[in-house]
Amino acid sequence: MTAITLIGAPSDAGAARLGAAMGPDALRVAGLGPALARLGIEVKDLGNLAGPPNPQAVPTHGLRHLDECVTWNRAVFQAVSDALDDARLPIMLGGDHQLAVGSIGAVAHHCHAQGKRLHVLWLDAHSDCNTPELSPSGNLHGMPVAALYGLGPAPLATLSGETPALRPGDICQIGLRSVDDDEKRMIQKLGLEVYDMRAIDELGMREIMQRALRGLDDGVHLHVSFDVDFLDPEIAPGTGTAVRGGVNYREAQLCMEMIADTGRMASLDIVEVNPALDLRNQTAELVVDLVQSLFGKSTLARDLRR
Ligand code: 6HN
Ligand code: MN
Ligand code: MN
Ligand code: MN
Repeated sequence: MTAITLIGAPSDAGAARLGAAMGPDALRVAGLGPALARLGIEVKDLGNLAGPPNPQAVPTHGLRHLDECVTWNRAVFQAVSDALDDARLPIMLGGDHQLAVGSIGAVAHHCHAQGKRLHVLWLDAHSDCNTPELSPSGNLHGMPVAALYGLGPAPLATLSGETPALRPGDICQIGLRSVDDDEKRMIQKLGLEVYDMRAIDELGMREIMQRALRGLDDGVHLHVSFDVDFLDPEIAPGTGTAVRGGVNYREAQLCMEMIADTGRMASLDIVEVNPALDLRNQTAELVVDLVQSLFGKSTLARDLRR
């Protein structure tokens, strides 16, 4: 049985709005650890990593808070690496999405050492592949995918020691509905596999997930990077860059269940929960519900399903 390590990374230094730093505690208040333990999983909660606050500076040279974000990502890299070295499944609780540079960097480093192939599912309204030259905001949470492909500020682009941490075909993005003009070209340049909301409308979540999950054998480490703005803001309002027209409750459940069925998920990010923008912690509670499905909770016993 899987053993899980929860790693709180209370940073909002990469975001436009304050509040995602309270995400790890909102997820704890919603009962994430006990909900996973009820599934028979051993859960260790490391508590929150320490790091610098959001200085609320204005962007210079196309970005802001680089030093703070590098410090946070180094701490996340170390904590995720330690969990993987102990053969535990790390769940990085953000915090904003720039922290995926550290978590996925650690996973890429681990896969390299273990001779595993990395496959990343990026569940998000956004593509997060801006660089400082392209970014309309200067916020680093819009840039982690580019950094993992070795683009953008060097301390982030080289953070994992594997440069680039990701190669073409390693990542599949699902749920996109807000992509900046220059980002569209970057998606093509990096050769990202993308299923936007239109694809979900036209093909249905089942077909999308079958495509996104094909070819996963036991040589693959599956990482899921779950930005909660993947979900429709009607059901998940507690996030800083909400975009209407997102994934609904049933689609999200099916997405999680189909990932669970592969049995390949070996690391997870849960990012961009912002309780300051939420109502009665419903976003964190919904995430706990979905994450139980991601770890195999199902209505019927496996042999009763058709
Ligand atoms: N996120 N594309 C916008 C930007 O500022 O670069 C939004 C990024 C949102 C990032 O939600 O993780
Ligand atoms: Mn994101
Ligand atoms: Mn997003
Ligand atoms: Mn792949």
